Amino acid sequence: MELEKKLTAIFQQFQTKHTFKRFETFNSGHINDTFLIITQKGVNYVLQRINTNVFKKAAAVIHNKIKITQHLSKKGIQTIHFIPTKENSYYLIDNDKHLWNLSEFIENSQTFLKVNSNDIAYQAGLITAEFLAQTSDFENDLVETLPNFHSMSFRFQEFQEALVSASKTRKKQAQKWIDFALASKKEMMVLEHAINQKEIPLRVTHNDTKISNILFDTNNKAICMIDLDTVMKGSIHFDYGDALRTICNTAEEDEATISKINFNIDYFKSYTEGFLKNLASNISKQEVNYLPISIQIMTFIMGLRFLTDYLNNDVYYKTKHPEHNLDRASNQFTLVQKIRQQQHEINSFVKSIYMSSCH
Ligand code: GN1
Ligand code: MG
Repeated sequence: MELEKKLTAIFQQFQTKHTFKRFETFNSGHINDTFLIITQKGVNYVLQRINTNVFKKAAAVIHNKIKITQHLSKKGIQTIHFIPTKENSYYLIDNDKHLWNLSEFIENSQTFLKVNSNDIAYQAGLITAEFLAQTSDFENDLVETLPNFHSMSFRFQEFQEALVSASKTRKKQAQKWIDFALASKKEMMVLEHAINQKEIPLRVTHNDTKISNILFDTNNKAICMIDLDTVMKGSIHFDYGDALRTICNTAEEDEATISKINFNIDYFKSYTEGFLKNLASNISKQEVNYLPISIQIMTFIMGLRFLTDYLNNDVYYKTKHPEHNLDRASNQFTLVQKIRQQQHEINSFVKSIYMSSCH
């Protein structure tokens, strides 16, 4: 009841003509809190509380989202529509210093936690590539809201610090994956090296392209990317690899039964076809060369971040039980191992699709 009162009060401060009826909670986010606001007349909204412990520059997060969605809207591309407050700001600050923003709920839409058909994977490929293609002409003045977000060296540095301060018990529990992470470092650095060497460019990227951040209509056609909190500059590999990390995992991200985790190569193929269909004319050969390895790298970086948070006693991600972050880390690292087993097939498929899309 307390929460309902709070949400009603916050909702009323935004510019809508509608009256709060009830709310539902979206549970898939690991950081922010997101609610569906159902109004009396059946027009619904998405109310989101940005966690300012993670997003220290929360106002800039919202400004980034407004700029990108306005850019897309101007071009006639479907995207999220944010609603200003009665004081004409796109966010509201509550007593706990958290920021709230409101957007229209896109009716007749759905999200998936897991992919169950090639077609959905293909649609996901089309829409992530469309986002990259349609923002490639955006004059990039986005604020770096989470500096070094997908920087492997930064994530290794955080990991090394966590190793120093971690409890003996947690270190022992995680030893197998600590060793795995350390042994993988060299190979996992190649994308960052290529970026530093300017072999591949930085552009506007979404940076959190997991499947649950893609909105589909009721015919399973992708509508648009949602959760634009991490829109910043990055390389296309962040978005390509991160999407496949969730699309091809035969289990959910926190599945603890290792035998359930496999890499679905068919979904990889469908996704890649969609992705290159919408982006092939917009990327360089060098960028294409790094697509295959980025699937491992983005899966690995998530494993490393979950492992680091486990060693830090769960200060970053929401957890449901004490081993939750370790389960997530072992899940992601297991998936890296599965991807490695199929790396050759991945490499040749990307190459062949790129070649055929150039003709
Ligand atoms: C976090 O909060 P959410 O679920 O949108 C994280 C992403 C990870 C994801 C793993 C700001 O996203 O980087 O990929 O969890 N976001 C942040 O599911 O750290
Ligand atoms: Mg997110």
